[in-house]
Amino acid sequence: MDIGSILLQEHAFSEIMMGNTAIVRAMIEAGVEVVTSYPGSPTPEIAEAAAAVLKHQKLFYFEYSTNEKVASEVAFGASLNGRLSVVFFKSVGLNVASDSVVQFSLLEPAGGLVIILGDDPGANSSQNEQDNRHFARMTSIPVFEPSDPQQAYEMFLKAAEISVENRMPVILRMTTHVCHAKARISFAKTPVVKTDREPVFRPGFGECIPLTSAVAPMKKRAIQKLEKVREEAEVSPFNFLTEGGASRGIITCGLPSLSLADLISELPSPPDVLVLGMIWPLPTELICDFCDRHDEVMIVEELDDFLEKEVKAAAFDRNLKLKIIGKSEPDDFIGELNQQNLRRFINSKWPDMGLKDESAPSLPVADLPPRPAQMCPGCGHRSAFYAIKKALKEDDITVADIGCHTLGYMQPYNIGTVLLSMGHSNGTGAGLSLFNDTRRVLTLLGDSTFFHAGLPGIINAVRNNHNITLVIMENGTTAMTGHQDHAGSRQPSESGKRQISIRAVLEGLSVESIAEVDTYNQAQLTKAVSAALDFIGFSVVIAKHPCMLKLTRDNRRRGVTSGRKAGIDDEKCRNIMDCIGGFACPSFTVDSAGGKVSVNTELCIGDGSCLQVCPVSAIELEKEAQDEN
Ligand SMILES: Cc1ncc(C[n+]2csc(CCOP(=O)(O)OP(=O)(O)O)c2C)c(N)n1
Repeated sequence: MDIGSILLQEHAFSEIMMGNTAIVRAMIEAGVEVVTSYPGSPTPEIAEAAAAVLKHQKLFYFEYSTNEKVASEVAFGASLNGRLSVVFFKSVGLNVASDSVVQFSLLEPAGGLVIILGDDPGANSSQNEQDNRHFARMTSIPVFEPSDPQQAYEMFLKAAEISVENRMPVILRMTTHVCHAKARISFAKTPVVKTDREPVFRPGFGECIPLTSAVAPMKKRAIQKLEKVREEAEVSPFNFLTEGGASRGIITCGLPSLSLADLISELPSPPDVLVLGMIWPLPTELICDFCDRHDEVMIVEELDDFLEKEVKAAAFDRNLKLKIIGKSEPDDFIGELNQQNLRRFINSKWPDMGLKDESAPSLPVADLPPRPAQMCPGCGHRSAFYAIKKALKEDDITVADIGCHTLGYMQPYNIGTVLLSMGHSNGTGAGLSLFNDTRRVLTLLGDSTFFHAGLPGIINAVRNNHNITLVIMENGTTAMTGHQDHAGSRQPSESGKRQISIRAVLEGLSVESIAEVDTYNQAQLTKAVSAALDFIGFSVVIAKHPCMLKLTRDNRRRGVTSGRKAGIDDEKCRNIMDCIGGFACPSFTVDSAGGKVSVNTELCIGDGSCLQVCPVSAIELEKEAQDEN
């Protein structure tokens, strides 16, 4: 059975699956009607599971929106109209969405709205480790935090219930390894949910306009709703105790609660533990009762001291006499609290607890050389960087942006020297170009990012005639996060979606210098970038080539292979090594014995983009041996 059919089963069942996938079953059970997202790890598998379901049954509407703010607004709008809605995105996505999300609890999303956040302790695939629990306080939105996939499923259902009941948004805060962990999950049977709700959006005058004096009563209502949810949190089974009368206690939440359970299971007299699954609003009575029964309480939480500060404040308010132990060293605020890190943390605070000081990882790790991230064989971005480098002068400034092309900052290209966020490059680049007549500025931007957050920086550059050259790395997809579609990607006509031309947008914005070159045409791209860099004002080069990973996968699925691989003509090869040192396609290797270049045909996709690189034309495309039979 495919995953779509598994998720759609009407009877109760149990199955091993990922936290992200389990959430989609919960969406089905809850009767979700609208789902939106902007891609970003660790959440894209939610979309994959949703797509698998939609192949069988159009149970809900799904879209990848232009960015997280738009995605949140679409879901919110649908909820205002009575549709139970879900929006999901990665941690930093909330920064983009927050300008609207901070208003959500002031209004009444009648259909219910669950915001799923993929936070990323350890920055496994993000540019920072931001702890989005802080947004809970700022937005007056309740937050659930599961510690495993079963809880992710159960908490989604509870979050949806609270949201519908109270007409308020609710956050399900996932973290990377809860999203991606696989576990056997017990699912309930699909209830009969009435989804053909009437459109309900008929607000009274000003009812949905949070402005000036209207804000105060709206805020009061939001705080009152939050207090109601807090009362529920006091008795929620998601906040639970393991108590044996110890004088020491630990308050924890999320994934660290599992590391903790494993660690303390080795102790003859373990501390008592309070696990919090509802982390906003906090069950302060439950917490204070727990504190009151212990002489010392340690707070075990990943990233910031969010719980710690709250617990200390609550204990202070009640004049409780106990020692509350939390974070003190910079390392305490960094990374995932896996068993190893948690052992270090607890031992540094309670050395007498009896946890063995096992600093070595429990699994043997082979002594492998480091493998830096790299672009795939045939990647059009590689050809682009190779060509752009030839157009650059030593002192030119290059500004990276977020996407696969960020890897251009690495050797041997070294293109892109500063990175902030999606779409920052033209703002930051403009700043770097000010009071700077001597160093030219080149900025980079992916095509998904162009639409996501790139446009305001571009409009600003056009408006103010900033002297920068933008290279748009157009590969037709959101490659880095797993090939999601975006406003500029080609869509089958039956999808009803329209493709927006980047060039037409730039022309519409009256950009004066626009060139468009296939990145495999390296000489032409070098020429175009040189000319653009010499242009005084804002110039754009669209460096296009389809994402070759996606193309080869799509072709393979259709049974199409080129049957060609690159090969080296040993007679011609002079060991110049530009294919390795300058172009750096991972398909090329130098054999350790003779120092000769050869091609790893397992990696080579036969794209031929490397042929132009060799000054003595020693690289050739050869037909694969098996094709000749
Ligand atoms: C605000 C925000 N949302 C999502 C992401 C996740 N993310 C990283 S790269 C990327 C897509 C980049 O796609 P594109 O601009 O087309 O470049 P490509 O990877 O295709 O080269 C996304 C969505 C992020 N880093 N920040």
